[in-house]
Amino acid sequence: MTGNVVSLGGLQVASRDTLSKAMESEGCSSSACGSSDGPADMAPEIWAKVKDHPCYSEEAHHYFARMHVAVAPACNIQCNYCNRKYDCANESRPGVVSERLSPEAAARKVIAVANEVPQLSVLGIAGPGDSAYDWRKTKATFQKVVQQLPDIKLCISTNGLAMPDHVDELLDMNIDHVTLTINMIDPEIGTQIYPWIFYDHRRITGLEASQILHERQMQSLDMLVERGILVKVNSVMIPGINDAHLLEVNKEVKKRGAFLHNIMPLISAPEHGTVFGLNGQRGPTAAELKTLQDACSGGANLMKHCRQCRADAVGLLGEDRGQEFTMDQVPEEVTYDPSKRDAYKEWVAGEREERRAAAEEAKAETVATVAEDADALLVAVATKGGGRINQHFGHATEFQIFEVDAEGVRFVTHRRCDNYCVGGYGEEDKLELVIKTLEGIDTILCAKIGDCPREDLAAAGIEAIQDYAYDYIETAVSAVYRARMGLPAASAEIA
Ligand code: CLF
Ligand code: SF4
Repeated sequence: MTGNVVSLGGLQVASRDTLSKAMESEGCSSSACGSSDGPADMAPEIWAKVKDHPCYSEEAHHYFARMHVAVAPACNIQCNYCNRKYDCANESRPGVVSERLSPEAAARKVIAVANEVPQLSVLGIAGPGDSAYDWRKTKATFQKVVQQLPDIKLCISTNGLAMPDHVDELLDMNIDHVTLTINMIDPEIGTQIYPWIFYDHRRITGLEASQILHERQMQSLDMLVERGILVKVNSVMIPGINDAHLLEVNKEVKKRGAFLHNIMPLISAPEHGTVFGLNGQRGPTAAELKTLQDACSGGANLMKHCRQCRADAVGLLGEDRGQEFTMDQVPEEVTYDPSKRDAYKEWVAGEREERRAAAEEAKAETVATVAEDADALLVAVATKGGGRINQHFGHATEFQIFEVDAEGVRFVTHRRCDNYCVGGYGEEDKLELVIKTLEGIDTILCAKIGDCPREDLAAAGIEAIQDYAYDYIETAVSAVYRARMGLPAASAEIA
């Protein structure tokens, strides 16, 4: 890298003046992943809603953080993949919620996080129960937070059963992002997922329960869309139960106006104590998930960067800083100081423009020089955020995976792993697991890597490159691709 490196919001980034002033663009182009769309792909009022939301915009997830507060423990349905002792499986990986919070405590925590995490842009309520059923606490929390933090986006996740009762309140409260978990549109299939619901003051089981849940979910979706609230539909992919059916779900939610569809793999293990965990129901493999996502192309736009986060997650997607903000570390009195978030937002506004421009330039060069039928490559990137290659190989607990071909670079997914380097030393057994995680990957781009892991990776057919440290991801991936194709990697000079 040729430019200076500065630290902003905890990120090591290149100073913007290292980039060519000549690069100007109207925005990034559309791609197969709907959440990858940019300002050129949607109406300005929609872009204004999603541009800083890390779940609704793949680009935003490089820059902005969400936090969840676990204020809503009650739920009105039972999903066979959920055990209430654990986070809501709609929106989280299994793991106990560290603390359930009162609305007052949650509001204090949000302010404390906002003072320390400049990337924070969204407050979500996503369990451990249902935010719309436990509505009194959800509403009280949001009301307390916006008194001090009026610019934070409010976001909820719900199973939809109670949602129709509160849709108009959402508008009054400026909540313009709702996630509905919809696992079926055929109630017969629902009977294998939901043993009961609690509705209209009674517990209902069997087909009747699924029928009511389905109707209320569709009603929720229609009411939210009618009011201009952006709806993301989450679906849990359960092999043998709803996997093939999710294609129909995808078409239906697109028809009804959902903004995004997020198909998540079932996470199921006996120790979670769920029905599926105990009866041996497996989750899908990564290949099965990708096959389904590919089959959905042309339907509702897909989100592919979900991290199935905890109901008390804090930070950029892919990192969890929750343990830094447990209530024993939050002061009794806390006053919001906007200075860090304001400075960060200003920096991001310029940075993302320049990254888009650099990515467009790299893409144009690739399109102009690489043969149309050239093979695609998968490239893994170690990043701490900011859209840059800025993490050491040994520190990465996940790799972002990009596909590159003659049409350009696309984010496809992330792959998790344990970090190879602990306390300054690499662990061989962990490296083996990392290599397994990276099956099918051609190249790893990271900020730094030692000789030993580099050699082991090479033996497994994966080239590790640190020459693009702190560069933009897209320009570096493009440069690597052109080099693979025997072409000069000109844009490697950009950043
Ligand atoms: Fe939270 Fe969900 Fe809002 Fe995001 S998460 S309530 S929309 S702020 Fe995001 Fe986490 Fe995936 Fe959810 S990565 S689990 S999609
Ligand atoms: Fe669990 Fe969420 Fe399903 Fe309720 S909606 S049972 S909290 S996964």
